[in-house]
Amino acid sequence: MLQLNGYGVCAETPLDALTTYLTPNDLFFVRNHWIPRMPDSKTWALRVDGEVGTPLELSLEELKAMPQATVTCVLQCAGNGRSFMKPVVPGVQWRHGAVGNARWTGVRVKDLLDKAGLKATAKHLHTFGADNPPGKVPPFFRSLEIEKVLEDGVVALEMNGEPLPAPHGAPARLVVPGWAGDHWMKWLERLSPQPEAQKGFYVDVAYRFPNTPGDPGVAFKPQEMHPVTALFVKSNIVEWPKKAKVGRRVTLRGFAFSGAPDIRTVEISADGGSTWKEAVLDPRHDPHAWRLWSFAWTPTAPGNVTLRARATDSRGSVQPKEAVWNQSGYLHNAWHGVEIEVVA
Ligand SMILES: Nc1nc2c(c(=O)[nH]1)N[C@H]1C(S)=C(S)[C@@H](COP(=O)(O)O)O[C@H]1N2
Ligand SMILES: [Mo]
Repeated sequence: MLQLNGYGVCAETPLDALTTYLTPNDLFFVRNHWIPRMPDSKTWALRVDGEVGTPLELSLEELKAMPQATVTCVLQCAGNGRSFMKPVVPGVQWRHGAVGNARWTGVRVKDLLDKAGLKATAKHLHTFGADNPPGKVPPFFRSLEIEKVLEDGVVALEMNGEPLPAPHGAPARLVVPGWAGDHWMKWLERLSPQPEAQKGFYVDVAYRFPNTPGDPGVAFKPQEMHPVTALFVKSNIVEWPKKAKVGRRVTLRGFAFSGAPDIRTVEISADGGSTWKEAVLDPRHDPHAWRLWSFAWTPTAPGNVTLRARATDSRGSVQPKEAVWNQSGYLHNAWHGVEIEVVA
């Protein structure tokens, strides 16, 4: 793991370790806003209050006794790829590795809210974790549209078949398939459906994306931005030869994902994006999971060649050549290219 700053834990996965459909728990990137206060799972309880008929307080055992659901999907930090923004922007300088794909098991948010008797007045789900920053540092409290969590949100107790590891939010975290990681509250303690969105730094100021692209380097005003929700279509090349020989076939591998439920195609260009050839998609897929792919390429002439990948999702969104510049460096999804030296 590559630790990126001096406080809390912000560690990304080296790209060449992201070769498997399920990212192993101990290789999965970690993004903590502050040094977490990890709850004791024996005394921990999840509170459900707000616009409900019957507020609940459920122990881990009680949650485990409820019907369990499993989803396999990508978790990506909104700031993944921030270090590639031009001009550069402040924030944790993630390269490609603040992303992973895992199997999450737990209780559907819908089942929890139904059990509590959700009222029709509830429009936003306020979420609270156990981390508690010192002094005037704003707490990482969030909220998101209730329709989204009712559709496919899960309070996960397990990650890849193991109890949720402490760095990933034990004993329970929110899983929001297809949406950026800032919605995936860790060390979850309280869910509170409310008529209005939550107020505070991490809702009103952070995690906002421009409504329309502007000039790189020119900061957007708050009213020109909206909350980051669904991920953008994106692919990365994770395996490629540094050297190849004319006439000898080589294989590239990678992954692709999107906020849309699936990936339709991944294409590779050897000429800067003028022409593209389709990669072969791995048969494994789940809604909002990533899709592994491979591409066989036979170089025809010596020289240094950059191969670029671009993905198209099941809704027809095509990965762009350039990312939309924004002052927070969110959702960078420009084409990823790798250089290969071809010898005669
Ligand atoms: N309580 C709490 N939840 C949190 C965070 C946090 O700092 N505190 N960071 C969020 C962000 S920005 C991301 S990208 C994901 C990272 O999840 P991971 O560390 O399991 O990869 O957790 C989210 N949930
Ligand atoms: Mo994040």
